[in-house]
Amino acid sequence: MKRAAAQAALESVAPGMRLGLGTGSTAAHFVDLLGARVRDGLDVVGVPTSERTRLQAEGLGIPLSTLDETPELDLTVDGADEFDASLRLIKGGGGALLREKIVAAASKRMFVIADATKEVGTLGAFPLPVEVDRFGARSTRLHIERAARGLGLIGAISQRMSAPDAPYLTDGGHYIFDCAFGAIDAPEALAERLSTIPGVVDHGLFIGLATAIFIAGATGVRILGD
Ligand code: ABF
Repeated sequence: MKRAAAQAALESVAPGMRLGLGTGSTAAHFVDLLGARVRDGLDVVGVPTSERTRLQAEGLGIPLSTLDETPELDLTVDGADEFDASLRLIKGGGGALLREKIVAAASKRMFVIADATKEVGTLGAFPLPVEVDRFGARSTRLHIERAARGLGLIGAISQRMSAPDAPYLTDGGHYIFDCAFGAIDAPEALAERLSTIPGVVDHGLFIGLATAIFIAGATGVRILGD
């Protein structure tokens, strides 16, 4: 199903496009399929959202660039952990949310590719990842807790770990707190509050960024938006 969603999104890719390349197992299908088209002569350039995706794309011979060289992109294709009917997303389960958001924001359009299990009525069943600077992370965590409580959201906040005694570090060298708040009835309000906390580098709420969602289910691919 993930591959079917990736295939459907690939149909919108045209020669000369500057593409943001997402992270995660669904996005990896897109990169893989794109690699095959590049081998057949399609001329595009990609900006990867993670070191993982950069390595994959490099291995497939996809020409790569950076946002410093190519600051404006035509289309980003990426996965998500959750999405709702208003094209609001939770991302960051794969740990690449900051670069994913910067790349998506640099793109005219953002296509999300996902299987139908990621669709929810209300965001929040998937714990919200929040990327924080290492400096003062415990204080930042208290601020996150207070900001959420102000919106009636109470839930466990846990630091993502790579091993029992090794905190997970993002490509940018930051920590991630996974915030199990449960149903987030006002994602815009939470996004705004989290963004004002010093020490929060970014959060996994992607609002107003996705322009279409390709949802693969048992009966085919449905497109939300665009
Ligand atoms: C990235 O990978 C994310 O932002 C999300 O966290 C994750 C989804 O992974 P998968 O496609 O493997 O479910 O797109």
